[in-house]
Amino acid sequence: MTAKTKFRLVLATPIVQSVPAKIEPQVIAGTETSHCLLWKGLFDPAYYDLLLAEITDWPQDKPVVYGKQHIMARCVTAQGNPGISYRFSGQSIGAKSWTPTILEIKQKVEEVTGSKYNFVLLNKYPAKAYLGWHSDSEKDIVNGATIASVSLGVRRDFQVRREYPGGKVGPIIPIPLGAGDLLTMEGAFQSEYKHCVPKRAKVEGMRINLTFRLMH
Ligand SMILES: O=C(O)CCC(=O)C(=O)O
Repeated sequence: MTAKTKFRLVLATPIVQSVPAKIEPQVIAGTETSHCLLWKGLFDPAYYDLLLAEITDWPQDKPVVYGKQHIMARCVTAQGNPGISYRFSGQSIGAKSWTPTILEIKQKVEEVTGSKYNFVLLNKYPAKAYLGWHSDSEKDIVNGATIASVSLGVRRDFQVRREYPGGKVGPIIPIPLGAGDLLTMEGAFQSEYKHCVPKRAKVEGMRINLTFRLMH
């Protein structure tokens, strides 16, 4: 091997580490028919910079709430198989083509969760952005399919709470999500629980969240 070839090989070394062979998840919440599982630090935090370099167009979310358009600071884009779009909060977002880093993350998520996904919603949260209580139960999502959420960038609180028929709610379960964590919501979770990313006064920096879904 010449010195020149050796130099090329060094440059080709991947920046991100591959997923460890087996990490057991923590069970965060659930019932007989649903689960919320957490894999801490599954992905290399360096994916954050790779994604910011790869994805440059992040339109601001403009949900319609009680008939009025609210401009929140969350920025949202989507990737997926051709022709898929996602209607939520009075708007529709079409899937752009998969990019290489997202495909790499998707493959690992599918390996670890044992489920397939054809769409990912990408959320970018500047420090002041937040997301209110909701469930991902829109008609475009296959009912009961696993939703897998990867967090990168700064740690943000994530919360889930049980929703009972008649409006009664259970205690809030706080789940701080840090760079590289993978969280899944499985089975009947979207009809039994709600989740949110609460407003926080002291957040230092940006968070990216990738929410992999199976859509019709
Ligand atoms: O940012 C998160 O962790 C959750 C995102 C979410 O709930 C959504 O996009 O519906």
